[in-house]
Amino acid sequence: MSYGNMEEVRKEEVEDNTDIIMEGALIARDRVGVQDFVLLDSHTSEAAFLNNLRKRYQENLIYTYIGTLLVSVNPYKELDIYTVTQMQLYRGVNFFELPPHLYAIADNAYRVMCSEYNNHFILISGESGAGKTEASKKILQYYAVTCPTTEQLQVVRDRLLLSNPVLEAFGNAKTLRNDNSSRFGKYMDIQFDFKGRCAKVFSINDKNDWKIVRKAFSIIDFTEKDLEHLFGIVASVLHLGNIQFEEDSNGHAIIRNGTQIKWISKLLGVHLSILQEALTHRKIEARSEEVLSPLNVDLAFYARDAVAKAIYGRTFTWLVNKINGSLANKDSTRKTVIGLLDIYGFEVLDTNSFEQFCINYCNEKLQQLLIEMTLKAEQEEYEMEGIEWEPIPYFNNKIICDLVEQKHKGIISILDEECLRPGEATDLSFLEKLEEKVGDHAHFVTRKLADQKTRKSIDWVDFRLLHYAGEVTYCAVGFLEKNNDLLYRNLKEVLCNSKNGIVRECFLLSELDSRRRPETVATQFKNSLMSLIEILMSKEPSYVRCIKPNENKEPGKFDDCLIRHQVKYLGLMEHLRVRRAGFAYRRKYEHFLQRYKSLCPATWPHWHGPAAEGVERLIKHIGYKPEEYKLGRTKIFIRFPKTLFATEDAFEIRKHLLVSRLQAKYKGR
Ligand code: AD9
Ligand code: MG
Repeated sequence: MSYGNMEEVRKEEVEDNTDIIMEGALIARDRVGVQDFVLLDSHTSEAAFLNNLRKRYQENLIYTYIGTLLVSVNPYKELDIYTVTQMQLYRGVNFFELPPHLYAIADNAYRVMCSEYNNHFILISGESGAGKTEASKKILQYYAVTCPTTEQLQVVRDRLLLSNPVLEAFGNAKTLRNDNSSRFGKYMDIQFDFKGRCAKVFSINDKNDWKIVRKAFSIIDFTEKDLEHLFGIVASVLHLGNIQFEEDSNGHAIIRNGTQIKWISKLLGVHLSILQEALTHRKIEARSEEVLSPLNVDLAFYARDAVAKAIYGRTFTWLVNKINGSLANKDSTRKTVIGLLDIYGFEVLDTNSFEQFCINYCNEKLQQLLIEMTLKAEQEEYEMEGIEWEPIPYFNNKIICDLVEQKHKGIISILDEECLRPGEATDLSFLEKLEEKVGDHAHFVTRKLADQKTRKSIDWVDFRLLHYAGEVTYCAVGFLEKNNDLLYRNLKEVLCNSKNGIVRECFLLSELDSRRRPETVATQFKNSLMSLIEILMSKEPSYVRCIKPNENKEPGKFDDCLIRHQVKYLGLMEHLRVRRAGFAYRRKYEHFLQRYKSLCPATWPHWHGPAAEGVERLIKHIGYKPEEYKLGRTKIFIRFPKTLFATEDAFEIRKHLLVSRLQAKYKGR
């Protein structure tokens, strides 16, 4: 593009340092690789991709773009790039003018939302320990510091930031792969309004210690009573873990030491003898009669663990709901939101169980979403818009999602079916069913491990899935129990009558009446994933892909093999191919014209003809070259980001000019 008209405006009216920034960027590129993979010469080679990533990582440049997708490599050390000065630098600046940064992604999402009234979401993915949670916190901090805010919004954001330590204290755990691993998916909507007052600087203490959690609770609308009940629950769960059983002369379980159980009954506000009975007996309905049947020691331990898990799990849900309630922007008139999704990463441990199965299924779904929303949508859109397109082949992981979630045929359905046969079904029979029903599926492998030396080991059974990210072997032991996680009815009864307000809210009496079987854990998980995906489908996506550089949490160490694997399963090469083939930017004619009409006398202040014609007049006037754009049926497609940036710059300059002329006019009066 000739930039002719834009340059004129710039020289005449405004002092601007964009050129200096651009020049600086060029010099830097030679030394530290390209900041956008789209600009690589041998763009489709994996080796070139890794080279560029390594070069930058060694210069502490942890962020690189693929178009508008941000690739981030965990530095495992504090970098000086998250200061308030840095935040201010990225505010309102065009995407490619500064080094790649999370702040640019955050700022872009905010500006797209403001100028086009679209909802937006930022999806942060990557394997465990890759830096997803850190990234989402940094984005929140950016909004807290830079966005214009009203007092009420400030409160909401304040709470959002404070909810982090609270949720982390309850939802995170130390795992082999990450000291502070997210055991829950966190999806937050940040609501904005546009009245725009100036931003208040905000300091965030990131330490995840108890004092902060305590303080945070008090700010997120928690009463002293809530806290007392909440801590009572935590303490009772810890005490439950210490309860031991022994056999009486009839082989029935009895509680070994009376102290723990007394504490629990006090903390949960339930009757001691009823609790004791509930932990060692099971109520069975026999011909409209209820009979108490004593448990053996194994079953008593099972009941103990089930009740501890149920109390903790439901309390966590309660906590999330409570926080969501306190975050809801009650009188928001504008509905535009930016959603921020940080979700557990793809996980492959030495032994993978039900939890890993759920986590990896979730990642499989999110990959599917990315494929649906970018690759496929991209191709379909070009076709729909009548724009020439060379189809590129890509692997669609829908086939794996189906293997897991299909009704009647999928792994979750098979698992649920087995859970319906208590007493008969075992993890082994589940595995046999799997083999029978999905054994010949292209992404399923089964393997039995029978150690001949010990009789016990016949139970050790594995099955293997070929995920989009690679092979994962799951140990089927415990699948049935974890999926069922059923609480004996009399334990539920005890909790429904608890004097602890939170426990009572979590265990409603109505549950006891219901004749329906409660949903299994896997089905609940599947359903909540489905509704999450539905929410995300209605918004415009931005993506952050996090990479873990080595297994030892070591700064500066770039493990080629590990990173190559992640580049593959994050689908980065595929994404790059699509980006190179395609157009960096596209907008509906109406939106494009609405934004830039002031740049052309024919379209300013009003254009009365069809929007497409207006856009044609406009881009002719500002000098777009034919290779820089294509006109589709309803949208304009711009190939290079720089074309758009020049247009944006000109627009900003024109806006200032118009405003200052207007001001001068009024002053003169
Ligand atoms: V998991 O799926 O929840 O197990 P995450 O969320 O991907 O995982 P997390 O954000 O918790 O990983 O990052 C792991 C650790 O890497 C952090 O505790 C930090 O010590 C370190 N980290 C991550 N990102 C950064 C960063 N931008 N700067 C400095 C970082 N350190
Ligand atoms: Mg995390």
